[in-house]
Amino acid sequence: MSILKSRLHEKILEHRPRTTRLLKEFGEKVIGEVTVSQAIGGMRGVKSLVTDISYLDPMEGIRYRGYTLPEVFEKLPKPPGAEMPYVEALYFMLLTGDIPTEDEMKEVLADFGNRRTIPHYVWDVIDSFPSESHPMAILSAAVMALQRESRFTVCYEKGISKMDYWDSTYEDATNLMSKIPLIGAYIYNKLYKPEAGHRYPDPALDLGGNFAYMMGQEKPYDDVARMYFIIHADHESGNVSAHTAHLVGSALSDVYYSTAAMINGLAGPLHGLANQEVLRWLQGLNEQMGDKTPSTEEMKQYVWDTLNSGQVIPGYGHAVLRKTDPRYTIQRDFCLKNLPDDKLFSLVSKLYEVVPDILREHGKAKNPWPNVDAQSGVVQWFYGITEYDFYTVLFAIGRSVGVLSNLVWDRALGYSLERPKSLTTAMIEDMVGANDK
Ligand code: HAX
Repeated sequence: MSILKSRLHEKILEHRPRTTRLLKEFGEKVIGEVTVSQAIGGMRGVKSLVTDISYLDPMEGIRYRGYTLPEVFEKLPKPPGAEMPYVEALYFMLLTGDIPTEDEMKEVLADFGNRRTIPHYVWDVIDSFPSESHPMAILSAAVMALQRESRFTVCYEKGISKMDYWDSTYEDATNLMSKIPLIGAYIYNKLYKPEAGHRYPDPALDLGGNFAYMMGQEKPYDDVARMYFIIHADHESGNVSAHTAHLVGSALSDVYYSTAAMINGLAGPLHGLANQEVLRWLQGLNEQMGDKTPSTEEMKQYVWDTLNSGQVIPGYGHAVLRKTDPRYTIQRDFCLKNLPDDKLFSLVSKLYEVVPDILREHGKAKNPWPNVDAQSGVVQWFYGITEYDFYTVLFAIGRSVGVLSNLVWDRALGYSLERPKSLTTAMIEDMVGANDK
């Protein structure tokens, strides 16, 4: 058994009694309540999911296994000469809560490298899509095609103990995590760089380095990829993509079914697609201005025009966060260091100065501050990935790190089939006395 897998197994054995005790001794204790607004309004804030992999504080932002993002970037090991950590190190940390040592890292990297082979039928599925298809639809289908490789499904059919579900789920998760960046790069080349053809993975490179290589990108895009995948990895369990994966997995659908579901949820404009929408919206502003840089007044007008036409400002607002997203700040700091004079970055920085006040004046959004999506496209654009339809695929590769870690733990702790209760409108009216007046 690999170091990562045996460490994970130790952690699972340590953790299981805590879950069992909570259920047995404290199962009837109340930890929250549900209001009518929450039932109708997308279950905001209902405390009904459990994960130890990340926690989102509305003011502070995300912590992975207790570490803030700046701490994650500081503590995780990095490839020689790189500024950003190994994505594989994050996978190790999300699964075990431990920072991998150098020796552990070597083994994890070799293990990931050995799992990169992709069956030919997956390329055939991708190739059969028309070039106008959205890359997220292609990614979802490619992951679904890979389902045939599921070890969990084979083990389940043979009949295994619930206690062992985590093992084959871990194998599936690590296989998919190793393969999904290759699938993403293949989709990119097929749609936007057909003349370049398919690049085979370089076994000497880590996940981020190999992704950059397969995308045909020079340094420092390897670090850009590592940063991007790490900041997008997890945002606790209730967001659409993480929750969808967990929900589908709760039926014991394997990680391929669950991850494809995650991808489908992420593809919505209120969620992951917002990073594509930010770029589309910024291009709209540029087109309106011609070559001219918009003044602050012109920018304010563009924001108001968007709001007055009943649309949202993409990249702003959040269901949980109530301050600037630290994932925005990390990318902003990266831009200040690496592309301070970039035109698009200046535009995004100026928007940061005007949008929060406008959203406050508009009076609807509970959080007027930018989220991760307001900055991520700018970085990609600067390094030559200007096909913004593709940005959510990058998000999905990053989100897989968190979603797959969670799926392994879901099976390790035997989390139940999800089945919340629904009520009719009439029942709620009765319960709250709406018919009494
Ligand atoms: N622009 C304009 N109006 C906004 C807004 C924005 N950026 N953010 C919220 N609002 C509006 C909502 O549409 C809602 O209006 P109605 O009452 O008319 O329905 C009102 O303010 C209250 O919404 P909220 O409680 O503040 O926010 P929600 O929890 O309902 O929604 C969203 C959170 C992220 C969906 C929302 O802020 C939004 O649509 N933002 C723009 C899209 C975006 O950036 N999405 C990415 C979010 C981060 C993420 O998941 N990334 O993947």
